[in-house]
Order: sequence, then C-alpha cells, then structure tokens
Amino acid sequence: MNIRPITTRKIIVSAFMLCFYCLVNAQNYIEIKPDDDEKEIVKKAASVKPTQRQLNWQKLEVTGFLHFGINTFTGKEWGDGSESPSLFNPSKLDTDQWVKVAKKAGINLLILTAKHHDGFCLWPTQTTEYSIKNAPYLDGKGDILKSLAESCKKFDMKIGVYLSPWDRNAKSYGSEAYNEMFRNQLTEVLSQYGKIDEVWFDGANGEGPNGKKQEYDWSSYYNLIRKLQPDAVIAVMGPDVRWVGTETGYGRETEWSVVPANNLDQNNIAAGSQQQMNIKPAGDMQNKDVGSRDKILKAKGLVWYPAETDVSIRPGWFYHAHEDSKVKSKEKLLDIYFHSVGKNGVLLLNIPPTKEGLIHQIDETNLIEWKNLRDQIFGNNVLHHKGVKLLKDGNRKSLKNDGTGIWTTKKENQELIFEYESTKDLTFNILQLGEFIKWGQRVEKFEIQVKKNNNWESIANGTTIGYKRIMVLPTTVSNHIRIKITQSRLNPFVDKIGLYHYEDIAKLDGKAH
Ligand code: FUL
Repeated sequence: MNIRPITTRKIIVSAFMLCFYCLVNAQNYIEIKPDDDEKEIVKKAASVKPTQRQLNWQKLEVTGFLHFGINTFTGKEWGDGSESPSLFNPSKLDTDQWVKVAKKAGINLLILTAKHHDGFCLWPTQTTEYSIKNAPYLDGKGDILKSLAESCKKFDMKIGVYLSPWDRNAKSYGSEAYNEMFRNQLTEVLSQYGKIDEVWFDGANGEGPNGKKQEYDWSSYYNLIRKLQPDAVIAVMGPDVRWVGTETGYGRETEWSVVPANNLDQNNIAAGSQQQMNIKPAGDMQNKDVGSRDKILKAKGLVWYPAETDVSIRPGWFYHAHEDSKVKSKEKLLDIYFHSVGKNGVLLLNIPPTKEGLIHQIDETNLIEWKNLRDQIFGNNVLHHKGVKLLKDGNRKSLKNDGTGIWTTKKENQELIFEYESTKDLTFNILQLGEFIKWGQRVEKFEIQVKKNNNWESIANGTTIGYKRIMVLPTTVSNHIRIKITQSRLNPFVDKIGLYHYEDIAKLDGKAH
C-alpha cells in the first residue's frame, strides 16, 4: 500500500496551491460589508497589499521628470497648440547626458513628456503632423523618445512616458475620433520603444482647438496599457499610483497607501483581483486625511493606492533661462526628500533640459551635491556603531534574526519596542523607520524616547510609517534610546530602522514652497 506517499504528495500539492493562491491573490482591493464592525474593517485594512508592479515602483524611491518640448523654445509653461514645429531645434541634445546626470543623482526612472498639453509629439507619430518629423531638428529625422529609451537601456535606467490626454492641437479633440487617436498614440509609444515602466496621465482637461471638451475613454486606455506594458504603473489619472495632492515635493504628515475606494465595488471587482484592476479609485486625493480610521470606517471598499510626490527643481516645469538662479539647493532637495520619500511617497523630481537639449550645469551640480549629502547622512547609522546593543524585551521577533530584519510583535495590538543601549553617547537628529509593505501598511502611531536620570522622556511622536518614514528630531545626545510602535492595525512589520546625524539640520526649513 502506498497510502502515505499519496497523502504526503497531497499535502505538498495543497500547500503549494495555498502558497500560489496567496501569491496571486495578494489582496489589493477589499470590499467592506455594511455590517462589518471597526475590528473587522481594521483587519481588512491591514490585509490590503500592493500589487507587484506597485511594489517595484515604490522601491524606486526617487524618480525623475523631463519636461521638454515646444514650450522649451517659446518660454511658455502651457503652449496652446499653435506654436510652429519650426521652433523645435535643440543644438546639442544629448540624452546620454540626461541619463548620466540622473544616475549620479540616484534617480531610478525617468519620465519624458512625450506630448504635453500643446499636442506636439516628441516622436515621429503617424497620428498627427504636429510632431518632431516637421521640425528642423535632424531634418525631421529625430525621435527623442527613441534616443532616451536607448540611453536608458545603456545606463540601466527605467523609463516612463507622460502623454497628455488634453491636446490643444488635435482637430478631433472633443469627439470619439480623438479617443481613437489617443489610443493610437499610446500604442505607438508603448510598442516601439521597449519596456516602459510608468505611464503618467495628467489631470488637466481644458478645451481643444474647437472649444470642445473631451470625454476620455479611460478604461480603454488602461486596457491597452495593460496589454502592451503589463508591468507599467499607470499614475495620477490612473489606477496604480495617486497624485499626493501638491506640486511642492511635500507629502502629508500622515500618509496612508490604503485608502477608501467607494467606486470600485460597483464595477464587479472580485475582492483581491486588482492585478487586473482597470479603474481609478475615486475620492478627494487632496484631502488632508486620505486613510485614517475615521475614513476607512465609512468606506465601501479599500484599495492600495500609494502617493507620488512631484515637484520641479526650478519654479517652472519647463526650462526658462531666467530661472537659472532659482534652482533648488542641495538642502532644499534634502528637505523635499525627507517630506516625499520620507513620508511614504515616491519622489518625482522634474529636471527640465535646456533649449540646447542638455541638463543645465547648475541643476547637475545641485543634484550631485544632494546625492552626496544623502549618502553621507544615511551611510552612517549610529545604531550600527560599535558598542550599541539592542535589548530584547520579549515582545519582538526578528523574522530575519540578524538584527536588521523585519520586526513584529508576537500578538496583535501589542507595543513593539526597540531599546538600544550604547557604551558611548550617540548624537543624532534624524529617525528613519520602514514597514515591510509587501505585507501591508499597518503602523498608526510611533514614538522615540531617551532615558534621562532614569526616566524615559519622549523626543518625538509620529503617525504613519509606510514604505519609509524619515523624521527630523531635535539634536540629541544619549546612550539609551527607545523606539516604540505604540499603535497599529493588527501587528506591525517594521524594518529600515536608523538614527542619523546631519550637522546642518538648521538649514532645512521643513516648509512647502
Ligand atoms: C500639471 C501640468 O499642467 C503641468 O504643466 C505639468 O506637466 C505638471 C507635472 O502637471 O498638471
């Protein structure tokens, strides 16, 4: 009889099926039933997880925008679609230079404005005559998207496209024919240039050349993108990534990636099937609070919808020579980094190429200085200094068991306490924490304390952590420190714990302007 082997095989197969089920069904969307109580809703919120494409995107941390087009040559921010293609003639355009600068700045993906609101296309499209093929640049043989895609490939940089649905040049704008034209444009940019990692749709929707407004057929756009580039995130006017709500580089103090999605359940989305999700979650994404308990208790459904924090290195999105003296300094960029990546967002930093077609020297210098500063600060975690000991308190469990792993509590709703004792005094003014978001976002409150005269004194409190939380603290000298996760949705999964010191912390203004 070989009952045992069959049983064992069955168990293995079942376990495998279960793992597979868990993997493919990592819940990205969950419905809230009318009779769910707070406990149930909190449990559901804790179970919402990013899709693989969202997770890959979040890990990029710092991404770049390249606003370049006809506006670069007219000095405008918004062209009206009547500007002549004959103006487009960069004399030294070098996409290798763009990518090399971005690489040196620690930027991991570059998004090109392949078409801005003026409708001028930076690739030789078949859909309109309003494109680079009618420009003097390379006698009409240029293709900026192709050139950038090749440079990105060469230097191992990810690439995204900004394609403005609002088109102030297209004659068909305001009719169904425009939806067809836009889908054709999407097909061109998503099928001729290799892998595309992000598609960025703007919310601006004005009138076309005929004074008409367009009803965009979003779901047909999303379906096409999923078909042509299944790994690409669709951002802002899209289902995968939301706009943080400012264009300053500053996100919210409390930034949840799990937010109410009250429009999704009507569209027959089976719980957890967001891998195919082609609907943009609705809601006021500029609200101060997007995902607190208060918000989720009133929701019909919850979805993973993380924030992207965009800002330009200069006052404008396009290059203007008169703004050369207004390029953001390394300190301002560091402050922005703390308030974007450090507040559970992905930073999308715009670096607009000049009329010559190059990243300006000032922008390059400031970007590299900013990267050096980040390396210098985050390369020295004082908690890793010799003589620092992490005391166990029985509440924790390191899933990696190497002191740097993922930490959690043994039971739900317990405090998670990290207590560090050092033989020497430690000086620090920056706290970094992270959550292992593959398993969701859970932390609602945390605190940092130091021991003085045998008493624990609080030096700062925070709310959400998410993928990464960076907090500026008063400059502190201590040899006995506690970092406490005091409230979370079920048990937290904490990682990326660090304390750092930046001498010029007073140069960071912490203000969005
Ligand atoms: C806005 C646009 O109108 C700006 O010109 C710019 O492209 C910015 C990133 O998005 O909505």
